[in-house]
Amino acid sequence: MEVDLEQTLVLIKPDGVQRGLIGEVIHRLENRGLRLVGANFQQIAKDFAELHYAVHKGKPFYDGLIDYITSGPVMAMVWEGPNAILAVRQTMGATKPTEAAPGSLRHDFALEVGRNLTHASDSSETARAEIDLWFRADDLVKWDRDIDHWVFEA
Ligand code: DAT
Ligand code: MG
Repeated sequence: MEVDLEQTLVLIKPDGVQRGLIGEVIHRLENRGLRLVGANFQQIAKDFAELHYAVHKGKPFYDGLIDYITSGPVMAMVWEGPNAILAVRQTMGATKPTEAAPGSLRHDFALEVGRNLTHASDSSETARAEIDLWFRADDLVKWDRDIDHWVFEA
């Protein structure tokens, strides 16, 4: 099947893990029609967190952000589908939960920007770089789902 599929990195941050929301996040991404191609449950070290959030270095919230993302295990995943980058960010909702659309995860499960449950890549460039940072190429699974042609048009 030839479809222009995007891949995007999704993290369920330590608050999502601690609150037992791994299943909820995965459920919503599966319901959306996206296809899981990689997953790794891990606790990251500070130097790795600094690589992931390098773009935010120097911002007032940076130190708190590094403390937050390293405060417990995270569920790192790669999801795939047409327009996956945009679709996943829409499912997550705006960065500030009080600005997130009703029905989005951050609206439905969060209140504070510093406890906003998930990370999702924001462009094709950052998606590629983040997937390469978090996953080895051969840990991503190429597979065809039986329902793909009912979800992906092409
Ligand atoms: P997103 O996670 O929606 O891509 P971002 O890349 O702008 O948002 O910021 C990364 C994370 O940093 C975000 O999930 C939470 C934190 N953050 C962003 N802006 C913040 C702010 N103004 N105050 C506190 N934390 C903030
Ligand atoms: Mg971001």
